[in-house]
Amino acid sequence: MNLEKYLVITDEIKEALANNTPIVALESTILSHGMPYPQNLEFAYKVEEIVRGEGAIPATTAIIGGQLKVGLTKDELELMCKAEDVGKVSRRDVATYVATGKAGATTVATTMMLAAMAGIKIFATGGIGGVHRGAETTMDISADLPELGQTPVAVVGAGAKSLLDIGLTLEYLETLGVPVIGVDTDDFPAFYCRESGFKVDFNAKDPAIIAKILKTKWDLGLGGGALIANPIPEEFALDYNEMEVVILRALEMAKEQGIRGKDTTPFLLKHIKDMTEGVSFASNLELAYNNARVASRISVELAKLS
Ligand code: PSU
Ligand code: MN
Repeated sequence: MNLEKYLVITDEIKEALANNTPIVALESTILSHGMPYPQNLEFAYKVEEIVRGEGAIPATTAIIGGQLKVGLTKDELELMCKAEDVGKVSRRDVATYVATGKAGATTVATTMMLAAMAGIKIFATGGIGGVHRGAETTMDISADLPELGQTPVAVVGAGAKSLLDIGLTLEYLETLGVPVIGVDTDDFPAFYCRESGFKVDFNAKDPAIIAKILKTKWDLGLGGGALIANPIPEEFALDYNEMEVVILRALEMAKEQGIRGKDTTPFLLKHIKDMTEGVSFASNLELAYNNARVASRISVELAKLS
């Protein structure tokens, strides 16, 4: 392996790694392919601020100029948010983007990869990709799931959107041996909604317990990641049935327009946002802020244990 040649970590993050300062990784696909400019830039700054406010260092990841970036400069963040000619990079695309110098936004899967390469254990996002509805015929299963099975990073997310088949997503995670830990919830959250009707494996009441479970998992030599399922704050939660109508309509539109493969998730996200006139977008922002807060607290607790 010849990783040093490609992996570029900012000085601030290098120092944090050396000093056991808590760090939280953040993805860039949520910026480039999940939100419009310039709201995404405002969001990116605010998430980083929240992480710092909790005593951790933010590490947004991306692939730029043939390098795997852990921590972005102001200009790089702007580049990812403007998203002109910025691709969506999953595990399969990493070497192609690095070799060709093309700019790429990292998904949950690739942010986990870059975080692990740098030695970062905790990562905050909005929601994970999963098993799509109809996957029994399309085979559309996000690369986020096998990544959770193999890469030792804990992902803090508000569960999964019900545009996915949440039941099958949880079955798949079980098969891969991925713990699904609820943050003060018994129910696995469905992104905009606090409940999905499916259960988490364990309800953890506070970040210290979550940190202890993670430390124990990795001490035991059990590799792979964990999904920390953090429900959207009550005041921003949307009605499950109303969102279901919107999601079903978005799925129909995707089918009518023949949307497939890696375009599916960004297409659905955009149309859900448009159809709810931005109400769902406001909720999306708030749940992501909340995930950054909880991830920071877990990383602070984890730092105390090591
Ligand atoms: N789900 C969301 N918002 C997102 C994504 C998923 O609610 O922004 C993004 C994440 O980057 C995730 C990716 O890793 O989409 C999954 O894409 P796919 O389904 O093509 O694997
Ligand atoms: Mn897919």
